[in-house]
Amino acid sequence: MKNDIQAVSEATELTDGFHLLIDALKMNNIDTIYGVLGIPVTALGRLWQAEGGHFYSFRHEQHAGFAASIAGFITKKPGICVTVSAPGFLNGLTALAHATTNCFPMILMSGSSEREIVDLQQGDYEEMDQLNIARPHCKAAFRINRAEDIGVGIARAIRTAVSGRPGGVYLDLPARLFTQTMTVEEGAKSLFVPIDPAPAQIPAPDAVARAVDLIKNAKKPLILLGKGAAYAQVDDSIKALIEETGIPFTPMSMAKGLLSDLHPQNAAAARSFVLPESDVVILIGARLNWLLAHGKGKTWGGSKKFVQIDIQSNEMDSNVQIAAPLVGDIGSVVAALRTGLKGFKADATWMSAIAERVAGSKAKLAPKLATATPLMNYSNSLGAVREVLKAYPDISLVNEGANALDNCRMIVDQYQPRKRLDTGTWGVMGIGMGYCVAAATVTGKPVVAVEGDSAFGFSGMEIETLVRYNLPVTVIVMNNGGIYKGDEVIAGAKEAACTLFTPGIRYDKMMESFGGQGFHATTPEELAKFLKQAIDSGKPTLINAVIDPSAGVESGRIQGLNIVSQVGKKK
Ligand code: OXT
Ligand code: ADP
Ligand code: MG
Repeated sequence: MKNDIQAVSEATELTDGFHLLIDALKMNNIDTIYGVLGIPVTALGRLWQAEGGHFYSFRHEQHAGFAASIAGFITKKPGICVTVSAPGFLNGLTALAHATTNCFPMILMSGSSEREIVDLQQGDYEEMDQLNIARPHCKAAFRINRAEDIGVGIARAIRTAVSGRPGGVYLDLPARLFTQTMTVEEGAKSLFVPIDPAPAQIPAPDAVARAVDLIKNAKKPLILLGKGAAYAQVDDSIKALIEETGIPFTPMSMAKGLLSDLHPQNAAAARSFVLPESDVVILIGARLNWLLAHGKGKTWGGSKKFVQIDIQSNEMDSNVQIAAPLVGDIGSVVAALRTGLKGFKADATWMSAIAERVAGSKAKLAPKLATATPLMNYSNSLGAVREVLKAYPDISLVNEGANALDNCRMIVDQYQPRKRLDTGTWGVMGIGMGYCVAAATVTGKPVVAVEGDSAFGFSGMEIETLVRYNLPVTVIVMNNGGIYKGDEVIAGAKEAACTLFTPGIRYDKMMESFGGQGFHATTPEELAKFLKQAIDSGKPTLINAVIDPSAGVESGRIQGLNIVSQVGKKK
């Protein structure tokens, strides 16, 4: 005869932490996890896949994390990265910090060891106080200790990641949580979807009036679009503001394509003219950080008034006084500005002075892009890339390196929003292959990565990941044999110069060995032919583009930040 307890457990269906976590994510419209598995989260990945979720498994957590971060940027939903404890967690942490720094929503979920042992430092398997280590690198760090709190934990993580200024969230998942059980009925009741997780933030009417007044009185207004403007996904509204007012705009790197780079009001090719010359600058989702010379100095010329649109109120005055702060979400603020500026037209002579300079810069650049050299340089190789990509306006372009980054940003045009994905606020190397996996899987469209050879090395092993999932990604390695340059000689050095790699590396062979396509390009014509062939094939491909080792310059376009020893220099 059965006793009472047996009878109850047989009659009651149970669920556990693994299943509750999966149900909570699915309920919140999350369909993809990027990660590296092992104790204690392996079963999470297996069950997630068995229940229809996408799982993209990487060779190193940093790249899974970078994938999650850029998925967050592209979709406005938090990208999810799952790792094991201590070392796996730390490998993922760089990407979490990167997501937070760049204002991308992302959740890093790491399994963790037994609390009692960790807290007494008794030497558990992969022991680490992960929660406290994560805290300074993200918007919030939470631990879920009880299965009944999984619903709240996920809701809190999602709301934190996407509301206000988006960013990274850490979720600590102790091993024991996964096997805790609840009845299916109680479990289902504990899960929910947060209502309005990223609420609109309407700007105050007097703040709008102040900004409208300033803009209407400007002689030389300029709109500066940052990646926050691209993230906001109010592309039509931003385009309408620019076209209705006739104000010229210039995009920050990842805002390229929000309006086509070929738009007649695009002042990017006259950047060093418009920044100092403008009198009122309207920042839309761009911080006055190092990338904008902190809003000061000769980059900006003399007196300048800033209007700043940002959801983060204390971003205002971070570097210089903001004359008209507009705190709110970009969609709401731009809508309010359009109403306030109805009928206003910027002085056409300002725009035509800019257009003249833009035409001049383009005319100056054109022959460099078309002139052949014995070995390819950054101009003619990327000129060839630009011509090919004209026919593929919806590809995502991933880009990292120094010369490979700065020249690509300048030369290769973007036509659609959120298609240029690069090193961002930190200028971090290593985003390459993780970004490629996410861009390909999230958009379902081809991806091209333009990679410095040093930059590529940070995530190069992930080309196996591209092959495993048969992703339509073409990686171009700009192989100049080193960091910045490949021909450095250091007088008196005992080894090869510290910026150099082995000359003549065939990165294409690496891709072939994993089962992808490899090409070796030594001229712009070959590069163009292989690139087109690769995109059209839809297969994972690596093109080893041989670049003149002497072609690059130290630090690309940010030489001014380079610190050089003055000791021993001749006066
Ligand atoms: O107006 P002017 O005359 O000034 O001209 C501007 C525009 O008007 C013009 N322009 C155009 N002309 C004609 N036609 C068109 N269409 C056009 N459009 C524009 O072009 C110029 C430039 O325009 P831009 O870019 O808008 O303006 P500017 O002044 O450059 O903008 C300033 C910035 C600051 C906004 C911009 O430069 C920028 O965004 N820079 C980002 C720089 C960056 O982040 N760099 C990466 C970091 S460098 C370094 O740290 C590296 N590391 C160290 C390291 C890192 N980073 N991470 C980790 C984890 N570990 C170590 C390493 C290891 S780089 C690196 C590897 C490098 O070696 P690789 O082999 O990978 O790469 P190679 O260098 O290729 O060898
Ligand atoms: P960039 O590097 O392109 O200049 P930044 O990363 O410095 O751009 O700035 C992005 C800014 O956009 C951040 O200050 C962030 O708070 C802001 N932001 C992001 N999303 C929104 C939004 N929906 N509404 C308002 N501001 C936003
Ligand atoms: Mg290089």
